[in-house]
Amino acid sequence: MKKNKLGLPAQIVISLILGIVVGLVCYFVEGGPAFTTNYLKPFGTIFVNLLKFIVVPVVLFSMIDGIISMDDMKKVGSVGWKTVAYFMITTAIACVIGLVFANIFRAANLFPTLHLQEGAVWDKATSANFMDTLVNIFPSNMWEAFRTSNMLQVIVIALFFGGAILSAGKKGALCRDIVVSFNEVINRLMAFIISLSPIGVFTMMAWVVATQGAEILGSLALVILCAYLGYIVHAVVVYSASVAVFAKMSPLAFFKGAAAAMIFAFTSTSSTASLPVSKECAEDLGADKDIAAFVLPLGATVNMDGTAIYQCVATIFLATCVGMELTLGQMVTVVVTATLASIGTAGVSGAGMIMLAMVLTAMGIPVDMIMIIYGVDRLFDMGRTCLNVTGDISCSLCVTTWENNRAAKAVPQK
Ligand code: DAS
Repeated sequence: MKKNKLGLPAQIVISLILGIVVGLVCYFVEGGPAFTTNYLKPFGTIFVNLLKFIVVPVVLFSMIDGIISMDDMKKVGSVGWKTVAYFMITTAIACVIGLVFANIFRAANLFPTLHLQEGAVWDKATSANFMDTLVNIFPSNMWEAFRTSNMLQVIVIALFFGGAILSAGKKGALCRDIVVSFNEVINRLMAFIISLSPIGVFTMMAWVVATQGAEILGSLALVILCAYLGYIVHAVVVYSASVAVFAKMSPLAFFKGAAAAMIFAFTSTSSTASLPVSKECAEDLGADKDIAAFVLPLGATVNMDGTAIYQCVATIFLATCVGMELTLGQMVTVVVTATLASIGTAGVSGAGMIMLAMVLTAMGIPVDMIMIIYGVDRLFDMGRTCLNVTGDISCSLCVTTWENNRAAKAVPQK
């Protein structure tokens, strides 16, 4: 079969442009919106159904795999725990930054409340309050959690199983191998679904523009701007502060040294694919070879500050679209869910959007809402992947300094 010359990125850009053009034409043509609703949106719905189908196994196996891969941390002792602490703290800060910007845009009425068509693909969202979420987070029936895609319960199941596999030691080895193997298979399946993106992008953009009008393009531009503001503030504030305070390095020198990896990540939208470049940049910046060899691959799997920002911004944007007010408790739930979702996000193109389905489900927002922003996900993904990789490199430098200081202290003073 003739190999398709156009790479997926080019296909997605072309689908996006075509979708906008067809959507604009259908918006102005008599019967156009109905045509897109009846003949194009079903293909978008098929794509969203595939996302819903894959999200539970992706979250379950990638999180268990992420947890059991942290088992090495015990072997690498303090490097491991310092790495996890850095990852968790920066990701939680990223979520707060994402929520702050999203709520500023929402308060400034820069996010639209869509006029939902009668019988539209989703009903008004039911707002889940924090205490209900907390109580319901622990599953009474594992299969029920999978069947209903109760993502917080799926995460708890993954945490329990991951911890149990680690504690089982050698006796858990078979289970561990099965998880690792299943995770590889599920990632292949996810890659296949993502390869269908051009179809989803074209049909969803055409339908959204035809039914919501050209102004939705303005709203999408604003939500992308909001996410990028969060990305930039997180990089400039959090990573500059961490390399200056902990790695004793000038932020300018850091960003200059990490530029090659940042650009590669931005264009490839894959942390995993960027690993060789980020490893070279980290070592050139002075990261210890062994520490970089441990931190960067783990970071490409579980450390996703950019993804966390994207998920917080997208959740507030989509909640606004359905007219849902989020309470403070629910914002806390967004931070917890988005942090956990970022751990489960694979370092491949588009993975964060699949995990957004998990955050939306946890918040009681219909997953179909992803249709509204899926068409421009690539633009989100470029920035979030760039930030993900930048965070991994900054972590390797900070942990190197911490370890060198620890080693220096361990040397008996003469
Ligand atoms: N593209 C993913 C990565 O490689 C991030 C994401 O999709 O959120 O880091």
